[in-house]
Amino acid sequence: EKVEERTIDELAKKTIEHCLKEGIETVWDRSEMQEPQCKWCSTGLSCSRCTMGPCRIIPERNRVRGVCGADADLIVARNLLDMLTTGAAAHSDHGREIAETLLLVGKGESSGYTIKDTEKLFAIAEEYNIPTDRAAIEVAHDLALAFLDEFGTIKGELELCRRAPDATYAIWEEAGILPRGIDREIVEAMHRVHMGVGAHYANMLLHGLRTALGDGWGGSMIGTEVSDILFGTPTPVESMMNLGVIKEDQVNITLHGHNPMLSEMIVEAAESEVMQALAKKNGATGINLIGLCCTGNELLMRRGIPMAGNHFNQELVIATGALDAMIVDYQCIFPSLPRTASCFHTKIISTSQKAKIPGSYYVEFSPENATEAAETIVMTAVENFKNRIPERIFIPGKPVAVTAGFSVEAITKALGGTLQPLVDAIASGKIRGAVGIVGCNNPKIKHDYGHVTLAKELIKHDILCVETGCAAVASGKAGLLTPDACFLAGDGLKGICKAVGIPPVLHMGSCVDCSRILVLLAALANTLGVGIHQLPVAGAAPEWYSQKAVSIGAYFVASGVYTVLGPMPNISGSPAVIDLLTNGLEGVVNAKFAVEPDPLKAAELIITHIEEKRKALGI
Ligand code: BF8
Repeated sequence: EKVEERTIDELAKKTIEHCLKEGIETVWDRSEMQEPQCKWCSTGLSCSRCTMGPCRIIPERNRVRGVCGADADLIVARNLLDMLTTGAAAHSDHGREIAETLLLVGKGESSGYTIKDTEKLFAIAEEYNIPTDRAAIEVAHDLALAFLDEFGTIKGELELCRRAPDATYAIWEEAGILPRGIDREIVEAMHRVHMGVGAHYANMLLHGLRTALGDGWGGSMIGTEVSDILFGTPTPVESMMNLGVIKEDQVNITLHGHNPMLSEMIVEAAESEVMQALAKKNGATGINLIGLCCTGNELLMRRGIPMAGNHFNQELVIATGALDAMIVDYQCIFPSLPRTASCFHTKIISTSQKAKIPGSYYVEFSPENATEAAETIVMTAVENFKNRIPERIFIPGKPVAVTAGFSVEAITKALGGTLQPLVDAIASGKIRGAVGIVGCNNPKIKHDYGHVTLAKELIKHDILCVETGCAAVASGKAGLLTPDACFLAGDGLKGICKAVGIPPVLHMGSCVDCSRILVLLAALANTLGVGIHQLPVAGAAPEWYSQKAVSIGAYFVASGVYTVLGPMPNISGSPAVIDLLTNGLEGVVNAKFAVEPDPLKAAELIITHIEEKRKALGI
């Protein structure tokens, strides 16, 4: 029954059982070993940021202030701002690397990268008033500089925020949370958490919104846009998902992490005749590339590459015994993966100088050496095929079909060239509203249960779901990402999905692609002539764990989107902070957070909210 408590992913269940039998440790085992978790840390009431401490707030023992004098509200707010800022930095640093790659392309100095979507390049260049009556490469050069300027701008305002509807933009100006530059807000946030700087919890957290906006409308948005320019804007594509995508007779290579600049080059290398021939020479029938987590989402969206799963599938895919290499860059990669892999022949290959992992093979990857590094990596994987131990291979079943690739451009095209049909369907009530379900897996929630239960409940109530990250993968494994899943939707949504030929749950990409959701919201709001906060929409992160998810939740709310979290953030030690986030923010940005671990109850909250917004709009 341990297995039933851990996941709803049927193939994961079988593999976890296999791991338990074989003594292969997984995230669930480690989570159990951590019980009971520290109650001060989980309420946000411990602080170890300076050496006068560490301190804990224990009111019943009259410890109401840290050594520096910070009270519970400040300690909780400081911890939360730190967490949010880490997440914003992670997304934005990824965005910067992609923008730097675009600059190298513009200078003609990159290794193997080209511009795949010239139309998008030119369209965005025009937003920045960059002349487009010249060669794409020159435009790319100037656009890359304009993007990089968004990180450390001295202009005093993030240009991409102009994409927001006027009413939303005005709210940010009024609240003083319009980001000035991506890095600037991150640095200022870290300044504010230093002892003796930020002293007012609300003042700290408002800066958190500003920092998060710099991520959503800045760093992440740049990550998405430049990836589209370099690798193509996604269009609907069919593929397969779950641990069953592993193929016994092929070299299996998993691409795990986040930045497509690595994985795209691996795909190029693996598809080459030389590597295919090498695979055959080594006894395999071919090379099977498999995605995991957000790198997997990027590859699925653009190339239809199958996915082994989401965050909590990362150890299980190794446990199949048929994985020849797992290639990682950064973020959401368990540092213990080489330990897991040491039970098998699998090689973990790390590639980023920001994320070296003890016990992994390291092949440094950069835009300047991309082609060569990708070839070395694929070759290492291919040559490892012969080291498999056939009797240890455990492939738990067959994969399920998915349709992905729903960029805003693809959605607009599917609707006949404008978003008007979607707006009309919402106005007529056939579709009641839309919800962005995003985020991770967390052992505090049964794996995939939060995502899948919430999505099913919402589509049943004629609410369209748009998803990214590990939420989208959960839906994929559960069969919700195909047009056939329409039968689970209410009559109104079912009718629209059937007419357009789309699934009721749309896969919009990786976590940085939550920026696509912002662009979609802005377009919907502009079509209706309202602010984002007036739309019948909501956000949800039913199984979130990461700092990045805190930043996403914060920029959703700051953009006017009511957002329901599954796991409780570590803030319960401060009723004032809870009240600000779940109530007070409404008066600042016209949106707020809610926390509800039960996805059915979360659906109720969301449905009520959507109906209220409809009423206010008079639809
Ligand atoms: O950026 S959803 S577990 S993989 S943090 Fe990580 Fe969470 Fe997955 Fe992608 Ni996002």
